[in-house]
Amino acid sequence: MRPPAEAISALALVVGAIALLIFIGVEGALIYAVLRYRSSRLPAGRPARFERNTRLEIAWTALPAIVLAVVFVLMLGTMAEIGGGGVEPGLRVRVAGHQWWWEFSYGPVTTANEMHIPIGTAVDLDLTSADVIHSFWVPELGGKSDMLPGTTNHLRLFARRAGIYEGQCSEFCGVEHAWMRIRVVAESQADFDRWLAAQGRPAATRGGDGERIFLANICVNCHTIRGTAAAGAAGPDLTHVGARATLGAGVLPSDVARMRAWIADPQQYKPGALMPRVPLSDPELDALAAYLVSLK
Ligand code: HEC
Ligand SMILES: [Cu+2]
Repeated sequence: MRPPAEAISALALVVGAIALLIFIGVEGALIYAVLRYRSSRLPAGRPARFERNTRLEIAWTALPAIVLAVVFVLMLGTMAEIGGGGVEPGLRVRVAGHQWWWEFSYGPVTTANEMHIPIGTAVDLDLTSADVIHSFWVPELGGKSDMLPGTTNHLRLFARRAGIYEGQCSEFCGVEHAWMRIRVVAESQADFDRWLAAQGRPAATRGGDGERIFLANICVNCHTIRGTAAAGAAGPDLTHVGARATLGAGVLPSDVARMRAWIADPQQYKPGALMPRVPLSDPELDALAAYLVSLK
Protein backbone atom coordinates (compact mmCIF):
# COMPACT_ATOMS: atom_id res chain seq x y z
CA MET A 1 0.00 0.00 0.00
CA ARG A 2 1.08 3.61 -0.38
CA PRO A 3 1.26 5.95 2.63
CA PRO A 4 -2.14 7.53 3.44
CA ALA A 5 -0.50 10.95 3.22
CA GLU A 6 0.42 10.25 -0.43
CA ALA A 7 -3.14 9.20 -1.26
CA ILE A 8 -4.48 12.40 0.35
CA SER A 9 -1.96 14.53 -1.50
CA ALA A 10 -2.80 12.86 -4.86
CA LEU A 11 -6.50 13.56 -4.30
CA ALA A 12 -5.74 17.18 -3.40
CA LEU A 13 -3.83 17.58 -6.67
CA VAL A 14 -6.68 16.16 -8.78
CA VAL A 15 -9.32 18.26 -7.02
CA GLY A 16 -7.04 21.29 -7.27
CA ALA A 17 -6.64 20.72 -11.03
CA ILE A 18 -10.43 20.47 -11.49
CA ALA A 19 -10.88 23.67 -9.47
CA LEU A 20 -8.23 25.42 -11.59
CA LEU A 21 -9.97 24.41 -14.84
CA ILE A 22 -13.30 25.73 -13.53
CA PHE A 23 -11.62 28.95 -12.41
CA ILE A 24 -10.08 29.49 -15.85
CA GLY A 25 -13.40 28.71 -17.55
CA VAL A 26 -15.45 31.06 -15.37
CA GLU A 27 -12.94 33.92 -15.50
CA GLY A 28 -12.54 33.42 -19.26
CA ALA A 29 -16.31 33.61 -19.81
CA LEU A 30 -16.46 36.72 -17.64
CA ILE A 31 -13.67 38.53 -19.51
CA TYR A 32 -15.17 37.50 -22.86
CA ALA A 33 -18.62 38.80 -21.87
CA VAL A 34 -17.25 42.11 -20.58
CA LEU A 35 -15.32 42.75 -23.79
CA ARG A 36 -17.82 41.35 -26.27
CA TYR A 37 -20.90 43.06 -24.83
CA ARG A 38 -19.50 46.42 -23.74
CA SER A 39 -21.87 49.25 -24.63
CA SER A 40 -19.76 50.67 -27.49
CA ARG A 41 -20.21 47.39 -29.36
CA LEU A 42 -23.96 47.09 -28.82
CA PRO A 43 -26.55 48.58 -31.18
CA ALA A 44 -27.85 51.94 -29.99
CA GLY A 45 -31.20 52.19 -28.21
CA ARG A 46 -32.73 49.99 -25.55
CA PRO A 47 -30.85 46.70 -25.04
CA ALA A 48 -32.79 43.53 -25.75
CA ARG A 49 -34.17 41.74 -22.66
CA PHE A 50 -33.50 38.12 -21.81
CA GLU A 51 -36.61 36.24 -20.79
CA ARG A 52 -35.15 32.81 -20.20
CA ASN A 53 -32.68 30.34 -21.63
CA THR A 54 -33.68 26.83 -20.63
CA ARG A 55 -30.65 25.12 -22.14
CA LEU A 56 -28.27 27.44 -20.27
CA GLU A 57 -30.08 26.86 -16.98
CA ILE A 58 -29.97 23.09 -17.35
CA ALA A 59 -26.27 23.26 -18.23
CA TRP A 60 -25.27 25.38 -15.24
CA THR A 61 -27.21 23.11 -12.91
CA ALA A 62 -25.98 19.82 -14.38
CA LEU A 63 -22.30 20.70 -14.77
CA PRO A 64 -21.61 21.49 -11.08
CA ALA A 65 -23.61 18.40 -10.08
CA ILE A 66 -21.43 16.24 -12.33
CA VAL A 67 -18.22 17.86 -11.01
CA LEU A 68 -19.33 17.30 -7.41
CA ALA A 69 -20.28 13.68 -8.15
CA VAL A 70 -16.84 13.02 -9.68
CA VAL A 71 -15.05 14.57 -6.68
CA PHE A 72 -17.31 12.62 -4.31
CA VAL A 73 -16.49 9.30 -5.95
CA LEU A 74 -12.74 10.08 -5.98
CA MET A 75 -12.97 11.00 -2.30
CA LEU A 76 -14.79 7.76 -1.41
CA GLY A 77 -11.96 5.83 -3.08
CA THR A 78 -9.32 7.73 -1.09
CA MET A 79 -11.25 7.30 2.15
CA ALA A 80 -11.48 3.55 1.59
CA GLU A 81 -7.77 3.44 0.81
CA ILE A 82 -6.56 5.39 3.83
CA GLY A 83 -9.07 3.56 6.05
CA GLY A 84 -7.27 0.29 5.35
CA GLY A 85 -8.34 -0.74 1.86
CA GLY A 86 -8.51 -4.42 2.78
CA VAL A 87 -4.84 -4.47 3.87
CA GLU A 88 -4.49 -6.09 7.29
CA PRO A 89 -2.44 -4.00 9.73
CA GLY A 90 0.94 -5.42 10.73
CA LEU A 91 0.81 -3.66 14.09
CA ARG A 92 -1.81 -2.21 16.39
CA VAL A 93 -1.04 0.56 18.91
CA ARG A 94 -3.40 1.98 21.48
CA VAL A 95 -2.95 5.73 21.88
CA ALA A 96 -4.44 7.78 24.71
CA GLY A 97 -4.32 11.56 24.77
CA HIS A 98 -3.73 13.21 28.14
CA GLN A 99 -3.39 16.86 29.10
CA TRP A 100 -0.64 17.33 27.70
CA TRP A 101 1.15 14.17 26.74
CA TRP A 102 0.63 10.94 24.82
CA GLU A 103 0.43 7.37 26.03
CA PHE A 104 1.29 4.57 23.59
CA SER A 105 0.52 0.93 24.38
CA TYR A 106 1.92 -1.94 22.35
CA GLY A 107 -0.05 -4.74 23.98
CA PRO A 108 1.22 -4.80 27.58
CA VAL A 109 4.16 -2.47 26.82
CA THR A 110 3.40 1.17 27.61
CA THR A 111 5.47 4.20 26.73
CA ALA A 112 4.91 7.92 26.27
CA ASN A 113 5.37 10.82 23.86
CA GLU A 114 7.67 9.02 21.43
CA MET A 115 6.29 6.17 19.37
CA HIS A 116 8.25 3.80 17.18
CA ILE A 117 6.88 2.05 14.11
CA PRO A 118 8.40 -0.34 11.57
CA ILE A 119 8.68 0.96 8.00
CA GLY A 120 6.72 -0.68 5.19
CA THR A 121 4.06 -1.88 7.64
CA ALA A 122 0.48 -0.70 8.02
CA VAL A 123 0.10 0.48 11.63
CA ASP A 124 -3.41 0.87 12.98
CA LEU A 125 -3.98 3.18 15.92
CA ASP A 126 -6.84 2.82 18.40
CA LEU A 127 -7.28 6.37 19.60
CA THR A 128 -8.95 7.50 22.78
CA SER A 129 -8.62 10.20 25.42
CA ALA A 130 -8.21 10.14 29.18
CA ASP A 131 -9.70 13.61 29.69
CA VAL A 132 -10.75 16.15 27.03
CA ILE A 133 -10.87 15.99 23.22
CA HIS A 134 -7.45 15.75 21.59
CA SER A 135 -6.58 15.06 17.97
CA PHE A 136 -3.81 12.89 16.58
CA TRP A 137 -2.00 14.19 13.51
CA VAL A 138 1.36 13.29 12.01
CA PRO A 139 0.88 14.86 8.56
CA GLU A 140 3.52 12.85 6.68
CA LEU A 141 2.24 9.50 7.91
CA GLY A 142 -1.53 9.64 7.76
CA GLY A 143 -4.80 11.45 8.22
CA LYS A 144 -5.98 13.25 11.31
CA SER A 145 -8.42 11.90 13.86
CA ASP A 146 -10.07 13.28 16.96
CA MET A 147 -9.55 11.42 20.23
CA LEU A 148 -12.66 11.37 22.38
CA PRO A 149 -13.06 10.18 25.97
CA GLY A 150 -15.12 6.98 26.09
CA THR A 151 -14.84 6.27 22.35
CA THR A 152 -12.22 4.59 20.20
CA ASN A 153 -11.40 6.06 16.80
CA HIS A 154 -9.14 4.42 14.26
CA LEU A 155 -6.37 5.80 12.13
CA ARG A 156 -3.81 4.15 9.89
CA LEU A 157 -0.15 5.20 9.65
CA PHE A 158 2.32 4.05 7.04
CA ALA A 159 5.97 5.07 6.69
CA ARG A 160 7.87 4.24 3.52
CA ARG A 161 11.24 5.62 4.68
CA ALA A 162 13.03 5.47 8.02
CA GLY A 163 13.23 8.76 9.87
CA ILE A 164 11.73 11.00 12.52
CA TYR A 165 8.23 12.28 11.82
CA GLU A 166 6.83 15.14 13.86
CA GLY A 167 3.20 15.51 14.81
CA GLN A 168 1.11 17.66 17.07
CA CYS A 169 -2.18 17.55 18.97
CA SER A 170 -4.62 19.26 16.61
CA GLU A 171 -7.61 19.98 18.80
CA PHE A 172 -7.28 22.77 21.34
CA CYS A 173 -7.16 20.92 24.67
CA GLY A 174 -6.05 23.46 27.27
CA VAL A 175 -3.18 25.79 28.15
CA GLU A 176 -0.35 23.48 27.09
CA HIS A 177 -2.00 22.28 23.87
CA ALA A 178 0.87 23.75 21.84
CA TRP A 179 3.38 21.59 23.74
CA MET A 180 1.69 18.32 22.99
CA ARG A 181 4.06 17.11 20.30
CA ILE A 182 4.21 13.63 18.85
CA ARG A 183 7.52 12.15 17.78
CA VAL A 184 7.35 9.08 15.56
CA VAL A 185 10.52 7.12 14.93
CA ALA A 186 10.09 4.95 11.82
CA GLU A 187 12.77 2.28 11.55
CA SER A 188 13.52 -1.13 10.06
CA GLN A 189 11.59 -4.10 11.42
CA ALA A 190 14.75 -5.39 13.15
CA ASP A 191 15.42 -2.05 14.88
CA PHE A 192 11.77 -1.81 15.85
CA ASP A 193 11.76 -5.33 17.32
CA ARG A 194 14.87 -4.48 19.37
CA TRP A 195 13.26 -1.26 20.60
CA LEU A 196 10.03 -3.01 21.58
CA ALA A 197 11.89 -5.78 23.39
CA ALA A 198 13.89 -3.16 25.33
CA GLN A 199 10.72 -1.21 26.20
CA GLY A 200 9.15 -4.43 27.46
CA ARG A 201 11.88 -5.05 30.00
CA PRO A 202 11.56 -3.63 33.51
CA ALA A 203 13.77 -0.66 34.46
CA ALA A 204 17.45 -1.53 34.47
CA THR A 205 18.98 0.47 37.31
CA ARG A 206 18.32 -0.95 40.75
CA GLY A 207 18.80 0.18 44.31
CA GLY A 208 20.73 3.43 43.74
CA ASP A 209 20.18 6.82 45.40
CA GLY A 210 18.09 8.16 42.54
CA GLU A 211 15.69 5.25 42.68
CA ARG A 212 15.40 5.53 46.47
CA ILE A 213 14.60 9.27 46.25
CA PHE A 214 12.04 8.66 43.50
CA LEU A 215 10.29 5.97 45.53
CA ALA A 216 10.34 8.07 48.71
CA ASN A 217 8.62 11.05 47.08
CA ILE A 218 5.20 11.73 45.59
CA CYS A 219 6.56 10.93 42.12
CA VAL A 220 5.25 7.37 42.69
CA ASN A 221 1.66 8.61 42.92
CA CYS A 222 1.70 9.75 39.32
CA HIS A 223 4.40 7.74 37.52
CA THR A 224 5.08 4.09 36.84
CA ILE A 225 8.57 2.62 36.70
CA ARG A 226 8.11 -1.07 35.96
CA GLY A 227 10.37 -3.18 38.17
CA THR A 228 9.88 -0.84 41.13
CA ALA A 229 6.93 -0.14 43.42
CA ALA A 230 6.04 3.01 41.46
CA ALA A 231 2.74 2.37 39.67
CA GLY A 232 1.08 5.77 39.28
CA ALA A 233 -0.96 6.48 36.17
CA ALA A 234 -1.50 10.26 36.17
CA GLY A 235 1.74 10.98 34.30
CA PRO A 236 3.89 9.35 31.60
CA ASP A 237 5.38 5.89 32.20
CA LEU A 238 9.04 6.52 33.10
CA THR A 239 10.34 2.94 32.86
CA HIS A 240 12.51 3.91 29.87
CA VAL A 241 12.27 7.69 29.97
CA GLY A 242 16.03 7.95 29.29
CA ALA A 243 15.49 6.36 25.85
CA ARG A 244 13.31 9.27 24.71
CA ALA A 245 14.77 12.23 22.87
CA THR A 246 12.61 14.86 24.55
CA LEU A 247 10.90 15.68 27.85
CA GLY A 248 7.42 17.03 28.45
CA ALA A 249 6.02 16.04 25.02
CA GLY A 250 8.72 17.97 23.16
CA VAL A 251 9.20 21.02 25.37
CA LEU A 252 12.85 20.16 26.22
CA PRO A 253 15.52 17.97 24.62
CA SER A 254 16.44 15.21 27.04
CA ASP A 255 19.78 15.14 28.86
CA VAL A 256 20.82 15.11 32.51
CA ALA A 257 20.88 18.92 32.87
CA ARG A 258 17.43 19.38 31.31
CA MET A 259 16.02 16.44 33.25
CA ARG A 260 17.21 18.08 36.46
CA ALA A 261 15.77 21.43 35.45
CA TRP A 262 12.43 19.86 34.52
CA ILE A 263 12.09 18.01 37.84
CA ALA A 264 13.20 21.10 39.80
CA ASP A 265 10.41 23.17 38.24
CA PRO A 266 8.25 21.75 35.45
CA GLN A 267 6.05 24.86 35.60
CA GLN A 268 8.92 27.00 34.35
CA TYR A 269 8.95 25.10 31.07
CA LYS A 270 5.32 24.09 30.77
CA PRO A 271 3.20 26.50 32.84
CA GLY A 272 -0.03 24.77 33.79
CA ALA A 273 1.33 21.24 33.22
CA LEU A 274 -0.22 18.73 35.59
CA MET A 275 3.07 17.95 37.34
CA PRO A 276 3.69 19.93 40.52
CA ARG A 277 6.97 21.36 41.68
CA VAL A 278 8.26 18.92 44.31
CA PRO A 279 10.62 20.48 46.90
CA LEU A 280 13.92 18.60 46.71
CA SER A 281 17.51 19.41 47.72
CA ASP A 282 20.25 19.93 45.11
CA PRO A 283 21.91 16.54 45.77
CA GLU A 284 18.50 14.86 45.53
CA LEU A 285 17.83 16.55 42.19
CA ASP A 286 21.26 15.49 40.87
CA ALA A 287 20.70 11.86 41.85
CA LEU A 288 17.14 11.78 40.50
CA ALA A 289 18.13 13.28 37.15
CA ALA A 290 21.06 10.89 36.71
CA TYR A 291 18.82 7.93 37.60
CA LEU A 292 15.98 8.85 35.23
CA VAL A 293 18.29 9.57 32.28
CA SER A 294 19.96 6.16 32.89
CA LEU A 295 16.61 4.43 32.32
CA LYS A 296 17.21 3.58 28.65
C1 HEC B 1 0.54 14.96 40.38
C2 HEC B 1 1.17 14.03 39.52
C3 HEC B 1 2.67 14.10 39.32
C4 HEC B 1 3.67 14.06 40.27
C5 HEC B 1 3.51 14.05 41.77
C6 HEC B 1 4.91 14.03 39.53
N1 HEC B 1 4.68 14.06 38.19
FE1 HEC B 1 6.07 13.92 36.74
N2 HEC B 1 4.65 14.25 35.35
C7 HEC B 1 3.30 14.35 35.60
C8 HEC B 1 2.62 14.69 34.38
C9 HEC B 1 1.14 14.92 34.20
C10 HEC B 1 3.62 14.80 33.40
C11 HEC B 1 3.42 15.20 31.93
C12 HEC B 1 3.57 16.70 31.85
C13 HEC B 1 3.39 17.22 30.46
O1 HEC B 1 4.21 16.87 29.59
O2 HEC B 1 2.44 17.98 30.22
C14 HEC B 1 4.88 14.49 34.03
C15 HEC B 1 6.11 14.43 33.36
C16 HEC B 1 7.27 13.99 33.94
C17 HEC B 1 8.50 13.74 33.23
C18 HEC B 1 8.70 13.86 31.73
C19 HEC B 1 8.31 12.55 31.08
C20 HEC B 1 8.35 12.54 29.58
O3 HEC B 1 8.17 11.50 28.99
O4 HEC B 1 8.53 13.59 28.99
C21 HEC B 1 9.42 13.33 34.15
C22 HEC B 1 10.85 12.93 33.88
C23 HEC B 1 8.77 13.35 35.44
N3 HEC B 1 7.46 13.75 35.27
C24 HEC B 1 9.38 13.03 36.62
C25 HEC B 1 8.81 13.22 37.88
C26 HEC B 1 9.51 13.11 39.13
C27 HEC B 1 10.98 12.75 39.28
C28 HEC B 1 8.60 13.37 40.13
C29 HEC B 1 8.84 13.44 41.61
C30 HEC B 1 9.84 14.41 42.03
C31 HEC B 1 7.33 13.64 39.47
N4 HEC B 1 7.50 13.54 38.13
C32 HEC B 1 6.16 13.95 40.13
C33 HEC B 1 2.67 14.16 36.80
C34 HEC B 1 3.33 14.11 38.02
CU1 LIG C 1 -4.34 17.68 23.11
